Amino acid sequence: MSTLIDIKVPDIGDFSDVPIIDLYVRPGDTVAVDDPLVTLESDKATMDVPATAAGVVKEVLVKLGDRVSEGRTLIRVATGDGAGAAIRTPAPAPAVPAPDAPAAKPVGGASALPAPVGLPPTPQLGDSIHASPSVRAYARELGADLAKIAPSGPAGRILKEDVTAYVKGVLTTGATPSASGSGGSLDLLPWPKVDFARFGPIEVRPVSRIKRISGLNLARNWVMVPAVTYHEDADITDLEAFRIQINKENEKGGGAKLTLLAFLVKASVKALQKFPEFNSSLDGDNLVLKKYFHIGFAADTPNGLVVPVVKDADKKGIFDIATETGELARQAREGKLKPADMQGASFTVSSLGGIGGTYFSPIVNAPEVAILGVNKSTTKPVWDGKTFQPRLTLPLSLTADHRVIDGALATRFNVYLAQLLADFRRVTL
Ligand code: CAO
Repeated sequence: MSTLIDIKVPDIGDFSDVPIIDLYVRPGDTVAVDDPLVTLESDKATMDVPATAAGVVKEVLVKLGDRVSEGRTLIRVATGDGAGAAIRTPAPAPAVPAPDAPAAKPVGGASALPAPVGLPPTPQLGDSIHASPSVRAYARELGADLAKIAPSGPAGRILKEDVTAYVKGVLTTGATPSASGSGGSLDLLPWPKVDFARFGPIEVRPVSRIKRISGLNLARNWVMVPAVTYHEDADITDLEAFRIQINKENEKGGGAKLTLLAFLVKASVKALQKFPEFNSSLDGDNLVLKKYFHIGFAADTPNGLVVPVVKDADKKGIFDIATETGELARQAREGKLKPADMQGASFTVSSLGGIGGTYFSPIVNAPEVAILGVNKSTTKPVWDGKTFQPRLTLPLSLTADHRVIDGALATRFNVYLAQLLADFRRVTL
């Protein structure tokens, strides 16, 4: 036969109307004596209220955020034969000062808060770390140093999940993330684990293989390359007029279509020849300058981004490059590219111009040291000294590895590239 026992807020010294900031039990849970039931947090300290009887939780009579004082019933527990019921004098677990609390000075003084009963060793009241006794016990059990764990709880409190995430992070990366950051390593926090379904309906889709592979490369490049993006506008009024005219002429003869991308590849090669550092890779203390000009171009596919490569673009005409990029882009969309089609690039062009945008910051495709991003051209008023002229303007975004390319050099490259695109005859010089 079971007996119902009410577990109440014990004598908590001078505290009253203290909010519940953590609630650890639900109806149906089995609790043992001294298991934490709730955490209370005053403006000066936090304290766990442990169970004073063992049994099965029948009712939880409070909820998160409720303000409680001594004597308020928290839960109703059914104790029974074999449940190990043991009733003792109620006592809250030790208080831990809130982060903004004056050191070692909880309201009511330490003596107002009884010593812990049956819980692991007490935290020091002067301890600036904000964690409940149960979390401290959990961390101690796992050998985790609370000082190194970044808190995610309210008012900078370390939660049990933070300890778990920290320990997992150490086990998987061997790194010891810290909130302070020693600077010696990346000191990254573990990835936040959120139960999104708590906030609304969700759908879970697997990430495509291409995205998983490119994601790993992008993440490495983002973290390891100290990259800067430089913007420039190129006047392509004449180039576009020329492209349209040639395409019209060829339409009649059924010839290949010239694309802006092909002109960009060709102009990039010319700029790389003038500024060889952009066609290089870092290898330890050496810079490997490539004498070949293999230009990768980002291609959007239903499964993610791939980068086919036009080999020896310096030796190819613009019609050939247009045909080849069109064919490679088609194969990319159909998932038919071979590994060799995507290898060996010495510089990359990423064109979003067919979609739109003004400027963006492409990520360097390491071990390359630079990438050219392009957005949609628009007609802008440009002052010619006497009047505004409508000019078709192409936004360029060049990202370069600052270990190899300084800002002055990157800007020179951009200015030169813009000159080439403004008057394509310069490419032949
Ligand atoms: N400004 C204005 N119009 C442009 C333009 C620009 N910069 N670039 C292309 N266009 C026009 C083209 O002229 C074409 O119009 P017409 O059919 O009338 O000639 C239309 O936009 C479609 O072009 P497109 O983008 O499909 O073709 P493309 O040859 O220019 O580019 C490719 C091919 C493979 C680069 C492109 O299809 C693609 O995948 N782009 C996305 C790349 C990407 O995702 N980059 C981001 C990487 S970082 O996440």
